[in-house]
Amino acid sequence: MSDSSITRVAARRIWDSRGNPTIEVEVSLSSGVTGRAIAPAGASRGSREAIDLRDGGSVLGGNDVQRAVANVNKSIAAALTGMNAVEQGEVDAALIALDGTPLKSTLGANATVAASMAVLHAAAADKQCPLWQHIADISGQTPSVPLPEIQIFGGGAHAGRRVDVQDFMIMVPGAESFDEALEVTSEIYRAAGAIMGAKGRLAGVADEGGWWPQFDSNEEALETLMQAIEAAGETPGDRVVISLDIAASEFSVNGRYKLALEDRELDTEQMIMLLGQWIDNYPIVSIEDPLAEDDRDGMIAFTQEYGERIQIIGDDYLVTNERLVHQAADDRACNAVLIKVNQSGTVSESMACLSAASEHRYRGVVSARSGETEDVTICHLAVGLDAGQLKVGSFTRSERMAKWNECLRIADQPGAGSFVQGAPLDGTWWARR
Ligand code: 2PG
Ligand code: MG
Repeated sequence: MSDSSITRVAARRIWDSRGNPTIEVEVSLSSGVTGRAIAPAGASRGSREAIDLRDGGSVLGGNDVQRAVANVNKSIAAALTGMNAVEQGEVDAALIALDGTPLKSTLGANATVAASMAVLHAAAADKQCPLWQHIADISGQTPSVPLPEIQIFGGGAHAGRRVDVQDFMIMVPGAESFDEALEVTSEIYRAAGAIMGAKGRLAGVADEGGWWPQFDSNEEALETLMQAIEAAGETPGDRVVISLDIAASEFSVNGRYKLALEDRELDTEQMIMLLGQWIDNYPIVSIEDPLAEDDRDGMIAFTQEYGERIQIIGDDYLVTNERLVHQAADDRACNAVLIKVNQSGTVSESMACLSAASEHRYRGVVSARSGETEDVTICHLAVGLDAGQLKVGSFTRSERMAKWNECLRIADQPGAGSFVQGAPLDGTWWARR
């Protein structure tokens, strides 16, 4: 038995940022070290992502995780005990084999992801190195500090569908450092709140901490975002740019896009035209899920039209799935992938998805879920995998700030690499790849 042999795997039920139950797993090794990780949870979920196992019934709205906790304490603990924690690939292969289904429906991806990430933490503790360093060692990547993508207004499934579009975000590709990007973001976030207040429209924050979207149209949110950027003393499109997560699957009904706020219904072509107008009129550099997860022709057409101009991210469309990334590359749909570890269910499958993306020169954005906790594993993944971008939500609420603050700590550590400057599709960005 080596010092990094797993001696104990134990789960407990804890609570996420929406007050929903989730799973925390602790993994101990024979050397005496322990690793710990927590499963996040999405609200706008892709239909092809791995299953988040919930108990159903009437308790806690059907959201309890007792079955997933039991799966960790019984079968996952039995399977992983004695394995070498440093061999993440072998550990994850054991989890995949034990589950035996494509979407982790036996064990639950909430059980497998917390176990998989806890092993990663334990191995780093055993090596006495930062987590990002261990991840860089197993991935073979050169670490870098990612460009943050930060929400100013929340919408869609994260704000009672008050507006249709889910995330109105900014990026600061002109910042010199991660710290500077956050400072600029803080000014813009504050300015946006002041503008909402002055209009009598300040109504709190949405699930990920962005301002609650009291707007009469989706475009009014874009206009207000432009005003906020200017009010913060910035020129939109200069150092600061806009990115959107349309999360279009959430409002697609029978192949049509129902913009409830604006009381209109668009077909795919009209939806592409609308997004095209926004791309023409605003400094938008990145759009996630512009069309629904099942609108393959639409995604291909949109990529053909705008793929040279902006970053097109597949989230619900690609669900951190290596096979779907290869398929999209064959189709020439999207040019970037969102990496959410719980969509695949293990660290290794998420890493494989990101490598598949790089093979096709697709960019990668590591992302949090709308239901989060103090867990900061994704910051280390973004750095250690040299993903280039990190999406965590807004600039309030401790489950979000814990991640931004962790990135600041990492950026100060020797070897964590340099800050990724440059907008996704400008020359600076491409020169790096
Ligand atoms: C998304 C995420 C995070 P959720 O759609 O990108 O913003 O939301 O976790 O609800 O899927
Ligand atoms: Mg999304």
